[in-house]
Amino acid sequence: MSFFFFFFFFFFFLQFVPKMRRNNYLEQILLTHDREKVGTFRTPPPAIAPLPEPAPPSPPPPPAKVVEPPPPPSINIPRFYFPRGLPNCTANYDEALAKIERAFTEFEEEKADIYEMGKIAKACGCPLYWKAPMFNCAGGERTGFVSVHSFIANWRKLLHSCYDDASKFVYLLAKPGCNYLEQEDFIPLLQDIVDTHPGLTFLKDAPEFHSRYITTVIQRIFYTVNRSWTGRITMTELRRSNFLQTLALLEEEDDINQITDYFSYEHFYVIYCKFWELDTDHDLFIDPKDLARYNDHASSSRIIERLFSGAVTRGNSVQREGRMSYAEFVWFLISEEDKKNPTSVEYWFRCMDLDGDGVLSMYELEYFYEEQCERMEGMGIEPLPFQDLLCQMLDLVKPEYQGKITLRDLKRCRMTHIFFDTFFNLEKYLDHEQRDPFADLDGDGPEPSDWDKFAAEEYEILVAEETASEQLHEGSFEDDYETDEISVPSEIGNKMDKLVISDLSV
Ligand SMILES: [Ca+2]
Ligand SMILES: [Ca+2]
Repeated sequence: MSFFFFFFFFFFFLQFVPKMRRNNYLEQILLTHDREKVGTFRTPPPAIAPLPEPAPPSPPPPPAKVVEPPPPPSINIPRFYFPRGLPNCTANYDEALAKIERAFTEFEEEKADIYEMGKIAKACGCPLYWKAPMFNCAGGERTGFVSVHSFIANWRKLLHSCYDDASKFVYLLAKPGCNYLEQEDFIPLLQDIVDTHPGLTFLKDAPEFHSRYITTVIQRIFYTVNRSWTGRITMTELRRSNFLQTLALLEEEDDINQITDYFSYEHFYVIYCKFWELDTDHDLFIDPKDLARYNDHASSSRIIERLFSGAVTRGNSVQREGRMSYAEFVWFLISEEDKKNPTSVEYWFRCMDLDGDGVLSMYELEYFYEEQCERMEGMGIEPLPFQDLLCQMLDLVKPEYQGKITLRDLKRCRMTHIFFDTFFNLEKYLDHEQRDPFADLDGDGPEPSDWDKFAAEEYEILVAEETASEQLHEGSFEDDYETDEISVPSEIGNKMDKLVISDLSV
């Protein structure tokens, strides 16, 4: 027993001595900060040492087999967990199936090809653009058509196991036996949208752009919907997102640019052009030097190093090769230009949490601010000393626990974008310094997101540049130059379809 106590105190001592020393410095800052603010001296809450659980002295005896008595009939808890939606007891599946059968009679030999699937999707009461997954799920991909029999058999199975849109959608798109969606599961759905949506008909003549548009949309879907960062979208994540509602909107809206969530062609165009500018050798990968040129070196080299460290990417190709794919760039760009959305806050938090312990320590903040100071001094600007800046930032974030900034604190704070820019984006930091941080907080009603605003402005700029260069061309090669209806920089078209494949394998 005494041996155990010795051990316990020894570890207790080891744990706290270095922290105490470190905390002295922080406490000084924090306490001065508090004193300045309220004029009283507050002590930090006493640290409570968690008691380590004593290890059992010997392995517990094997549990005796207990025969569970059946629950008494009075405790009859009704089922309350329905991962595939709430079953509807009154639903008349026979009637629903008969309606689909009638729809098939319109087709020759009661077989539908992909072009006729829209009518079947509507007969099933589904959004139009579910047609390609419905076609593939019933085996149409292999044979080029689906017969009434195979479709009805498949649909009957679906009706008897899936009771809401999210579970039906996952049933249709997922690989057999999977109850989640991975990136490549979205390709047939999106390829069909590219092939048949009236807002994308101009892409028909530019097949090399199909895969790039599809990659972009898939990344945007995962950025917004896959809140768990697992690379697998679950039914719950789907239900919590606006994705299925947005997909259904495509049927009513012919101008795809009006659907700014996920599908806008203009948004794709902006993201792709931004990448194209950085990827000078056009191999579809950029390295830290390429990325540093984004927005005229506004991001610090320390944050760029973190972006390539694997903190925000899956797989190990990034660390190994020091390169970022187009798919990863989509995440970077949205996070860089909209630091208010929850994925972005998580993205930058992961980058700044150098030791990955789930809190931003004062040491980590100082590490990033150091480079900002050096750069300001280089520009002849006198930077705020770190202690003063720290007080400012703690006032802004108001962390729940002193001296530690958690993801929760940053998500609750409405000025997290200012916090992040202060530590790694000099241009935006200096810009925030010029403005009243509360100025844009008072707006009523739904404001477009920072991302939507950025994409709209950049699109205008890119189109203006394109028009200017076209006019220049027209002036010099009036006879042999044809203006392209599609606004895509002409050189972009030279490279290939390998984008989707290479990006999805990362
Ligand atoms: Ca490159
Ligand atoms: Ca940390």
